[in-house]
Amino acid sequence: MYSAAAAAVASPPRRDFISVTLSPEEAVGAGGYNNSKAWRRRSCWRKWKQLSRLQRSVILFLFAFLAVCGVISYTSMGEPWKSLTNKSLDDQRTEPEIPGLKLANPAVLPAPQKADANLGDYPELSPQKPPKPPHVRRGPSNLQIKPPWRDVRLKTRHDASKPAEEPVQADKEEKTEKSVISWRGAVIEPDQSTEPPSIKIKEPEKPSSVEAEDQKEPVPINERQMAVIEAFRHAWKGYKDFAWGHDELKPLSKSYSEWFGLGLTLIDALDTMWILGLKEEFEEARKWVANDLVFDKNVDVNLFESTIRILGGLLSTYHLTGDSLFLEKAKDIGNRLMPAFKTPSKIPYSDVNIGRGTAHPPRWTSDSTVAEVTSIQLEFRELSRLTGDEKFQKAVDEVMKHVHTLSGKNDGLVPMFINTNSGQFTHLGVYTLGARADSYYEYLLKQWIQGGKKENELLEDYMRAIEGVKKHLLQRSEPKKLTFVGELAHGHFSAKMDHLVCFLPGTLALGAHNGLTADHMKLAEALIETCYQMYAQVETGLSPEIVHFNLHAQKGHKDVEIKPADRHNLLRPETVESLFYMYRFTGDKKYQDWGWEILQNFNKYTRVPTGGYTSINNVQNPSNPEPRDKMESFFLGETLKYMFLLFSDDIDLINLDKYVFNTEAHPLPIWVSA
Ligand code: DMJ
Repeated sequence: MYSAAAAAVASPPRRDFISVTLSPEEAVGAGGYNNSKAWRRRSCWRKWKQLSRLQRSVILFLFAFLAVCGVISYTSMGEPWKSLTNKSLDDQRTEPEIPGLKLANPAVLPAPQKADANLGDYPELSPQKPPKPPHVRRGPSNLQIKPPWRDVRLKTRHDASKPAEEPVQADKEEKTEKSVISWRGAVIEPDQSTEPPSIKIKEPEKPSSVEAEDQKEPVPINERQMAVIEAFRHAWKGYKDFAWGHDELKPLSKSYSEWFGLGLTLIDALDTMWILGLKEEFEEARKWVANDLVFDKNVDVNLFESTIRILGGLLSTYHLTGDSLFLEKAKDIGNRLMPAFKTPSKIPYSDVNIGRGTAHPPRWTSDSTVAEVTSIQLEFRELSRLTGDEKFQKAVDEVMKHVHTLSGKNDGLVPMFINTNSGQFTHLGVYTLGARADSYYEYLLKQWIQGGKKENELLEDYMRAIEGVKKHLLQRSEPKKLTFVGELAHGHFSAKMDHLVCFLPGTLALGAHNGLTADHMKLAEALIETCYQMYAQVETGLSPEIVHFNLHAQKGHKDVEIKPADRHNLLRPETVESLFYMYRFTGDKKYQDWGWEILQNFNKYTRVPTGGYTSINNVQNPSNPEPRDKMESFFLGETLKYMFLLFSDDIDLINLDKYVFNTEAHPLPIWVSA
C-alpha cells in the first residue's frame, strides 16, 4: 500500500512539478469503496481539477508526445522488419545444382509479351519517357562480389510496357508541351536545342550499379542462356590453359598471340563474366588485373581499339561491380592515351606509345580512320564524368564538333579517312557503313543518348546520315528482295556489304526506342532479316566477312554471293548484337530463334575440343571450314554477351534506358540530367 502522505505534495508556493497519487486508501476514505463507473469518473475528474494548470498542461503534453512517438516508431520499425524478413528468406534459398556454376534461383518468370509492333510503338515525334535515373551506389567501392543473379529484379517486357512511376497524364502533358521542334522526324526539346552541353565537370561521379534501390527478385536463367554460359566457359578454359594474361588465344596451337600485350581477352571479358554470373572466373581475372595488369610499358597501342576494349571494359566493370580497382586502371590507361590528341588539328593519331607518352600516325600516312577518331567518345566522356577531370571529354568533344562542321560529306555520309595535320577528310567520294566508317554513325546516336538527348548536333548528324543511307546506299536483292546497305565509290553503287554493317539494325532500333522516327524501326526490321540471311544462305550457317548481293534474278542464284577472299568468319558480334536489340524492343521470338541457330553453328564449326573457339577461313565448306587458330577478344567481350542478353527475358539485365553499350559491348551509364 502506498502512503498518501508520502506521495502527496504539500502545496508548494510554485507547483512546477506533478505528483501522482496512487493511494486507494485516500480514494476509499471519502466515501468507502465504490467501484461504480460514475463514481470512478467523478473521482478522476475531481483529481484532475485539483491539479494546477501547469500540471494539467504538462500531462496533456506528455500524452501527446507519447502518441507521436508511438506513431513514428511504428512506421520506422516496419522497414527493418520487412528487410529482415526478406533477408532471412534470401539466406534460406538454395541455388540450383549446376556443376561449377552458381545460377539464379528459380522464380516464376511471366512469359515475355510481344510488344505491339505497329507504328504506335514508335510514333513519329513521340519520344520515349525519360529513363529512370540509374541507381548510384554511394557506398564503399571495394570489391563487392555480389553475383548478378541477386542483383537482377524480376521485371519483364510485360512490366516494361507499363508506365513508370509518374502519372501517365502528367507525362503526356509534359511531352506535348516540350516536344515541339522536330528535325526530320526527330524530337528536339526546345529548352535543349541551342546550347551544347557544358563540359564543366565539377564533382567526380560514383558508379551506377545494376543493383536497384529496392529488394530485387532473382531471375531464372533459361536453357539457351545456360548454353551461352557453357560456351563461355569452354572458351575461357582454352584462354586460361594456353593464353592466360595474353591478348588472344590460339586454340589449335594451344598458344597465344600478342597485339598490345595487355591481356586484351581477359579485360574484354570481365563484364561478360559478371553478367553471366561467373563469379569464380571473375574473381580470378580480377586478381590478374590487380596484380599483373601494368600499363607502364614501352608498347604502341591503337587508340581506338584500346579505348573500346580496355578503357570501355574497365569502366563498365567498375560500374557493374563498384570496385575502384577498375576505375583506377581506367584512369591510368585513359591518361596514357591522351598524347594521341597532340596533333596540329587535334584529330588524334591512330597509335600511342603508352609507356613513353608519344603518339604517331601509321607509318605510311598521316591520316586517321574516321570511325576510329569518332568512336572513342563514350568512353572518354564517361572517364571525365567519373574523375571530374574535364580534359578527356574536352579532347573527344572537340573531334566531334570539328567533324560536324567538315565539308566532304554526302548527305551526312562521311568519307573513311581524316588527316591529322589539316583536319580535313581525305579519299573523298567513297562511302560505306562498313569498315572504317561504321561506328561513326553508331556513336552519333549513342553519345546523344549517353548525354541525356541534349546534344542536338549529334542527333542532327545522325538523322542526316540515315537519310543519306536511304538515299544512296539502300538497295534490294534478288530473288528474295532483301534490303541491304551497299557502298558508293565516286558515284558508283556497289552491292557489297560487310558483316560489320549488321550493327545498323540494332542502332536504328535503339534510336526508334528513344523517340526517333518510326521508319527507322521499319528499316531495322528489314535489315536484320538481311543480316540473318547472310548466315542462313551459307553452307555452314555462318556469315562470311563480306557479301555481295545479287541485284538481278538469275536461275539457281541466291541473294548472297561470296568472293573467295571474303569467306572467312572471325566470330564477329554485329548480327547477334542487332538481334538482341530487336528482341528487346519487339519481343518477337524469331530473333531469339535466329540467334540460337547462330550459336549452334558456332558450336558446330568453330569450337575447338581442347578449349576455345576459332575464326575460320571458309564458311562455305562444312566439311572443312579451315580453322584459323585465333579467338578474337570480342567473341567473349561481345558475341557471347549479346547472345546471353538476347536469350534473356529480363529487361533489367542491362536496362537499355539506363545503359548504353559502347561499340565493344561494354555497358556505360546514361547520364542523368542535373
Ligand atoms: C569490335 O572490336 C567492335 O565491335 C568494333 O566496333 C568493330 N569490330 C569488332 C567486332 O567485329
